[in-house]
Amino acid sequence: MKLLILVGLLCLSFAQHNPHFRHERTAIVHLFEWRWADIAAECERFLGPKGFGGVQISPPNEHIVLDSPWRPWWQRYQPISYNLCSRSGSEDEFKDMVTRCNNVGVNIYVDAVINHMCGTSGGAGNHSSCGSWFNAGNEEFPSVPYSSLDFNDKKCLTGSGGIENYSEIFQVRDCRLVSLLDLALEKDYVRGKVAAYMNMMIDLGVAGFRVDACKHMWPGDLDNVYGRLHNLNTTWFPSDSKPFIYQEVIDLGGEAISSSEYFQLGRVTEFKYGAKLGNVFRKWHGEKLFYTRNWGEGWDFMSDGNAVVFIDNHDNQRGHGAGGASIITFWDSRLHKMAVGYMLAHPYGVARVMSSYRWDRHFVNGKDQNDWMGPPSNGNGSTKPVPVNPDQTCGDGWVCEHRWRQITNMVIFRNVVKGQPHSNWWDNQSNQVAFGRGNRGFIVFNNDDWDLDVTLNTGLPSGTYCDIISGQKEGNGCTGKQINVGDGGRAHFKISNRDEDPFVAVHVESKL
Ligand code: 5J7
Ligand code: CA
Repeated sequence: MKLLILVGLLCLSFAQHNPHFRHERTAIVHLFEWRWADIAAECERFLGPKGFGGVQISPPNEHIVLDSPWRPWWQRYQPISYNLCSRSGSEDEFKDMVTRCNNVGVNIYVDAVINHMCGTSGGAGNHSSCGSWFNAGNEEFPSVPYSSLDFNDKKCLTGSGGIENYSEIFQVRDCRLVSLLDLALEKDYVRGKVAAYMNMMIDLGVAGFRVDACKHMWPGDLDNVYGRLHNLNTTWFPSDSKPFIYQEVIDLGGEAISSSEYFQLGRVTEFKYGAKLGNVFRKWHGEKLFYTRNWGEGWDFMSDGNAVVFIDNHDNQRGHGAGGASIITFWDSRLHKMAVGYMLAHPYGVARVMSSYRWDRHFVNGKDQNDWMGPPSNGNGSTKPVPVNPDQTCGDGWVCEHRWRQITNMVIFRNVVKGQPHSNWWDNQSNQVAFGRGNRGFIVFNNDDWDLDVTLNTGLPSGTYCDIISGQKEGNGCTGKQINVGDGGRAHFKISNRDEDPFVAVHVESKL
């Protein structure tokens, strides 16, 4: 009986750790700043057919517009109301996206900004994405409505009213993060408004939430809000499914607030993952790829069942946030493909792939002056659509890393090897490593400055396989390298350090 209660409690508290992927899918793509109409089309024409499990979307709520003609990406992290009316589109377009993505088995995860509203200076000459009136100086947001009673001002004890010292947890959670008006989430009224916002989207069919800035909110307040959430819409999800919750907590160690405070509430973003793997692939600080033989918990990361992992995110890809210069982005495309490939091949965590837009990087003393730049936009400030070129790449400044063959094919690899153990590890005590996933897939990396030429035990059934990095299986043919696996699972690999992509991956569905 006691055991049953314990199991019951565990199921309850870990329900929000499940992404509810459909059709045995395994990966999320963040379509940063994409319009809802483009996401709907992308679900149907690409993400569904290629087996992506879900999309993280930019905050869908009404936000401040900082113009003339600036419009930084982070204006979307300054809410004005919970109307579904943003730079990405209207409520009708949002509904259409959720329905069309769900209908092709692709989940939608919403970026929920619930710690704060806009900054203190908002209102003086600013407007909002849907025209709602507000006055930040008086803390008036009538479209929610919130008034000055709904903010933490009196609870914050710093002189400035803002967070001054990150080692004081009361400041971090009760004061203003860079002048953003801090919501009083201890109030029943505020909790109710936030939960109603999230429930409206659950009812429309979203599968869960990336919760922004969780370090700045009390776990007890979040627990209360999550406890009010509806089960997922049964048009697409099994009954009694709790929304998937993954919380942004930037914790590289050494801060007063630890990601572990949030584990019982949902998953948490593991920022060490991309920061460390960046060092490894860049070979900085004496790191070598073969040190990753115990990658995951062995590297002092959170436990597998709590982690959401990624190589870069919208924040640290532009030098903001955690990880600094080690973060590997699309700007370092060769390394990026390898690092994302490694992540997708490895069983640890729920994986998220970044999909970016280009901006005019301009470094002065190591700092990018244009790290604020918003998405590709028209003269009137509206976000440009994502055009797809005949070669399947994207145009107009949209990078679409998720469409790079090497990355798309590794998303498929992750689906094919789902549930299989990390196995058949090999390394050369330097930067050449290989590992398999049971008897379903195998991957080999050469990040040394010399060739790799070795025969390995792959664990795969014998046969000829098509490498999904240099090409892919098409019909009965292979557009890339071919790998022959003999009886007993042994195969010969040759990877030049000068190859366009110095890694090879095969799985049972790439068998010819
Ligand atoms: C919070 C953290 O706990 C943290 O460890 C971190 O690295 C960043 C933040 C952080 O989160 C935000 C969440 C929001 O919803 C909105 C925000 O504006 C922020 C935010 O600003 C923020 O911190 C910025 O980046 C840090 C690296 C700096 O140390 C901070 O000072 C802050 O920088 C500020 O950025 C500038 O001081 C200010 O002049 C400028 O106007 C402002 C621009 O806004 C952002 O850069 C937004 C960043 C952001 C980060 C996120 O992780 C996120 O999920 C969303 C937005
Ligand atoms: Ca707060």
